[in-house]
Amino acid sequence: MSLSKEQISHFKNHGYTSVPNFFTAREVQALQAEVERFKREGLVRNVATDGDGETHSKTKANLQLIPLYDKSDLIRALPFDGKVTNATAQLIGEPFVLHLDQMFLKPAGHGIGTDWHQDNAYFKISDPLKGTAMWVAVHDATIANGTIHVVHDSFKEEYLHDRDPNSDHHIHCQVPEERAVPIELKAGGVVFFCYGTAHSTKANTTDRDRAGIAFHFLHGNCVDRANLVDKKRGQPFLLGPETTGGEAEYGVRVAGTWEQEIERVLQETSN
Ligand SMILES: O=C(O)CCC(=O)C(=O)O
Repeated sequence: MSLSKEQISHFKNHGYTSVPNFFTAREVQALQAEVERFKREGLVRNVATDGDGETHSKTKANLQLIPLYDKSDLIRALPFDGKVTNATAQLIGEPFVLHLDQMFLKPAGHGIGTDWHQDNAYFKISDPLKGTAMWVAVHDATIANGTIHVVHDSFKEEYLHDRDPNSDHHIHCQVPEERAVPIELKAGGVVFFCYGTAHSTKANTTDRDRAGIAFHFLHGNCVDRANLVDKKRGQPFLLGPETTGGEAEYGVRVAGTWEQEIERVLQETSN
């Protein structure tokens, strides 16, 4: 899959671009099965707090699981897939690494959003267009269930961040709300937004859980090798001369296993 000229120029000029149907129905089914397993095995953690940034809430939930590569061979294989590496290379250039992978699950009714922030407030790379998130709608993501929102052109600005009192570790900021854009996606759609783009999710007011999986990709020139890339933490080069298809970081070749992983997960689910 290649992104269109319009999608690439929208990312470079405005900081984000969405791609409907990036993943097929079969791929989505496998991702949904993994999310169900994470729930079943109790791997997710509620990071929502009751207004003091510390006391974990019993009434609202923002369930996070990070990292994912060590808990799911399927999700470990996903960023190596050609359509992901091609699209990412079109947006940030190569070489690049997988910087982070994580899931946010918003339970039906009491799921809360992740408040406004710019990822670059955490990472502080010199050119905010050289890192991108790829946020995957694992279930249909709508305004009613709190889909991701982005602020148009916000990568051109730096907002002041402080601790979010409704999370045990996140930071947040104020944004020009009049430029906020909700991105509604059918399951399998993705939105790429650069490290400077302010984004948030909202409450899930529906009667069905909604999950998003976010991968962050960082250009090799911005990689602070001492702090950001530690091979033991599973931050593989995905494209460029240093890539080993995952062998250096994971001890096994992961590139090229996406299809077989989907088949495996779907088989296990049907048993
Ligand atoms: O899905 C969410 O609630 C937050 C996602 C996010 O902040 C990110 O992908 O960087």
